[in-house]
Amino acid sequence: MAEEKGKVVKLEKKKKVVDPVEASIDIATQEMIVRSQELGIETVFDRALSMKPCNIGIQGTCCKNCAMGPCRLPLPKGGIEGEDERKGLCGATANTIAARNFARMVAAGAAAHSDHGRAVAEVFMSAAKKETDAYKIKDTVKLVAVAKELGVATTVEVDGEVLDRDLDEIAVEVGEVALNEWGKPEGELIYLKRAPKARYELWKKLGVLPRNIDREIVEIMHRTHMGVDQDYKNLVKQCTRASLADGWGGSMLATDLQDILFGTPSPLQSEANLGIMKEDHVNIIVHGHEPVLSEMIVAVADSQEMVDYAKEKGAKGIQLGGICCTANEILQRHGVPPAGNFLQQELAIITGACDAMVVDVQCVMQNLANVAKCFHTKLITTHPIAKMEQDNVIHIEFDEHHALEDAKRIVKMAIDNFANRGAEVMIPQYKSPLVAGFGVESIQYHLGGSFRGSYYTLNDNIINGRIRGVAGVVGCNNARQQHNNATLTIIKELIKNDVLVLTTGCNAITCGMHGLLTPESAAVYAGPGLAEVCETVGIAPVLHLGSCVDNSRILLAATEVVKAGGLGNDISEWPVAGSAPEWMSEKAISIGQYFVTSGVYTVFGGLLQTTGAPVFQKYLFEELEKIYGGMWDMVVDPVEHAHKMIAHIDKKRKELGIDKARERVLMDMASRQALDV
Ligand code: SF4
Ligand code: MSK
Repeated sequence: MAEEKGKVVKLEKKKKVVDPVEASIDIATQEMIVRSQELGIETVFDRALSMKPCNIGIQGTCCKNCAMGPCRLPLPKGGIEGEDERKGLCGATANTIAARNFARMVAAGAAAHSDHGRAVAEVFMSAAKKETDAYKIKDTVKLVAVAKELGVATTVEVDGEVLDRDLDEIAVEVGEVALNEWGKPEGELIYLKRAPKARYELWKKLGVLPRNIDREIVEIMHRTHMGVDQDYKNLVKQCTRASLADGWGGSMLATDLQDILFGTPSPLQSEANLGIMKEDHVNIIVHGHEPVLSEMIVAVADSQEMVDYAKEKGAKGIQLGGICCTANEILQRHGVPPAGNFLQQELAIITGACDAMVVDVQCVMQNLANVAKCFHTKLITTHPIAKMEQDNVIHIEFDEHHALEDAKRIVKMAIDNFANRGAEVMIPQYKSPLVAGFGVESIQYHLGGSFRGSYYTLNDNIINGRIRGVAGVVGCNNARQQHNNATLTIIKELIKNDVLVLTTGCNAITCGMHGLLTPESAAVYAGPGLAEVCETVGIAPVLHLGSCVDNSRILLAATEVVKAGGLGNDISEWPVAGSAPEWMSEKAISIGQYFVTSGVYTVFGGLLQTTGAPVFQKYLFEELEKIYGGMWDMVVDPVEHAHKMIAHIDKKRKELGIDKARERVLMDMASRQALDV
């Protein structure tokens, strides 16, 4: 039973509590785990200790797709000799079951990213049609660029004269074409042609061009229903369609429309970790993924009216902070500091200084409600598709038509709650400075050049070997792994070996918390070649590219490298690798599949739920490379993980004939025109 003491409601102390140092390498997190244990409040770290994962589920070979199951097909001790005779009641093999489970993860991940994109597209449409005063198109240059990509006319001919079209008209058409991508009855996704030509042609030849976003996700659910697709290779093919519909569809549209609506990020300074919270301020933490509401909260919290109101209530001001990808969204556009990554969400409340936590969709732990119950924190859900059953949770449904009013109500509620804080406030005093907000455009600005308006300087430095290669290191935290350890170890090993790292999601927040997102970190952690480039152009060895949907920025940056020339004709040809060291979410599986089928060797840390079906796993880990030039891998040890990526990068350097350090030979006009990208 809970026992009331002051403002903090102490729960019964659990017997098994985690060792904070084993749980996380971050001191702020360790301090807050100790704090949670002193207060008798259970967190995800403790639960990871007391509840072990299911031994069969973790192998990917438990099927519950019909009521004759669940059918469980664990690998026999000592492995399988001879024919694999395991089968479910219907006869489904371990390969079929593992592939179906994998496919359903892709479907859920692609659905989450793409539904986020759809929600943004709907708000974009309201803004374009001027149905709301809260949102206005901020980046008209990107609007015109995106319109061209989507085939929307940006000029009009009047009396033989070519004139620019009205921007409002363009915006409405962009909204219509974008929304159509989710359900158009025929054709293929428009953005697929943004990929290098060779990649697009490969997808076309293989018959994996997604038709529309929703259809590919629905088709996975159909194919994985009892008694439909029973060929793991055919299931993986559909995973490819759905994941490409995510990376080159729903996620890419989300990124573009958010940039047009809220502004395309450019590098800015901020800081990260729980120490950004301030004892004498009203602390509001926004958490989740969709930035449509948090953009409004930023605007309202910045207003003089609300700052004055906070002062009236005894606070010195309002401190906004973020968790997960909502954090990344408002960090990259406004410099709002992240309070932490996925595993720190409960801890932000345990500081006792969180006056309101406002959540939207994805990666929000239901236990937040139980933790919030122990403090004065108002936990506010805002999305119609993401409510919580606990009665202490307040639901304020956000609607773009009265967005500012909703945001004002939330901020005011947090301010009014400031006076209700208990005495037991403890904010760990750790935070690190960072630079965030890179994108395709800003990488071009920093590392590009005027030559073909492209990534010339980046390519030049890859060819001459100062930069050995590029790695996209992305993804979550996972309570089954030591918080932040694998991410940090892998990234430090990569940059020490002159690999430039692009990062998104909670991984990006981890890098910020541990000081890897500052230009100064190049001198400390990067190898000599990478450090020289970073110092010359003034960038960090790890570039923050935004949230999970912004992995689409990594795809486009990889494409720009191909277009700049000298590094092959396809993403699979140049020295690039992907990694998700501490993945947790189904979205990571969709991202992994579109990285792989876009030609990237992609290594996951932690366990992939494929080990119970070795033939299926071999298909992902070895056979896909023969088809797509990219493949999956799984390496738990972080140093070995990084070195497998480096080995792949070196293999690609050798194939390109750039394994010996040399300066770039400038291409003449004829060679440049011959580039087929
Ligand atoms: Fe078992 Fe087949 Fe039903 Fe799956 S679909 S639960 S393997 S009978
Ligand atoms: S928030 S998907 S925990 S990165 Fe994008 Fe973090 Fe992973 Fe959620």
